[in-house]
Amino acid sequence: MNASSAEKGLFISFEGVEGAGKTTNIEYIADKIAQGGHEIVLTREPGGTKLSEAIRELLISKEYPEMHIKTELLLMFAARSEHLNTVILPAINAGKWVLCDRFTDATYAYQGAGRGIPEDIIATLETLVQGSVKPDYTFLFDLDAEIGLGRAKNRGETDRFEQQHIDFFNKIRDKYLELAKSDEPRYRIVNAQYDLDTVQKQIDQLLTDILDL
Ligand code: Z5A
Repeated sequence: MNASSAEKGLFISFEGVEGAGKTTNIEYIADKIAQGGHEIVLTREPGGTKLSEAIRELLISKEYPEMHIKTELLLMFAARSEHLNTVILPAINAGKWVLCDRFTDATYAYQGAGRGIPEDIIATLETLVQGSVKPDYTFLFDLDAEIGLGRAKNRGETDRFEQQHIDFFNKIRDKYLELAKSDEPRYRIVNAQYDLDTVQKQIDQLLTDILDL
C-alpha cells in the first residue's frame, strides 16, 4: 500500500546526486501543480520539521567529519520519523500533495551504496519508521556526478557530504539508476545534463504523462 492509495493526497520525492537540480526544479514543479489546483507541501530530508532540521545541521556539519556511519544512518531515520509523522502523513491525509527533496532512496544510495551499510539493515529501519509508506512517484535527476559536484561547488561553501571523493558520488549515481530500474512504475528519470530550459521541457512532459497536468 502506498500513501495515496489509502488517502487523497500524493507523495512525490526528488532524488539525484549533489547539484543535479532537485531544489531548482521542485519550485518549478510546485508552481505547475499549484496551477492545477492542488494544495502543496514543499519539504525536504533530512529536515522538514524544527527537530529534523536540527538533526540535519548535525548531519551536514563539518564539525563531525568522523561521524560513525551507523550514527549517520540512525540520525537520517530519526529525522525521517519525525518528519513523516508530523508533516508528511498529516498532509497526505488532508488531501495535499507532498513534494519532498530526497527521501529513503537517498539512504539506500548514500548510506547503502556510498557508506557500505548492508541493504537489509536499511530495509529494517525503513519498515520500522515507515511501515509500507513509500512515495507514489520519484523523480530522479540523473547527472554525471562530477558535473553535479561542480555545479554544487559553484554555489559556494560545501557541506560534510560534499567533502567525499568522487568515487563515493559515482556509487550513488549508479545506485539511483539501479533503484529506478527495479521500481519503474514509481521512478521517472530526468536527464539533468542539459540546460535548464531543456530539463524543464522533460519535466513538463512527465507532469502531463503521469499527473495529467
Ligand atoms: N542524505 C543522505 O546521505 N541520506 C539521506 O537519507 C538523505 C540525505 C535524505 C543533504 O541533502 C545531504 O544529505 C545530501 C545527501 C544526504 N548530501 N549532500 N551534500 P540535500 O538534498 O539538501 O543536498 P544536496 O543534494 O547537496 O542538494 P543540492 O546540492 O542543493 O543539489 P540540488 O538541489 O540537486 O541542486 P540545485 O541546488 O537545484 O542546483 C545546484 C546548482 O546548479 C545551482 O546553482 C543551480 O542554479 C544550478 N543548476 C540547476 N540546474 C541546472 C542546469 N540544468 N544547468 C546548469 N546549472 C544548473
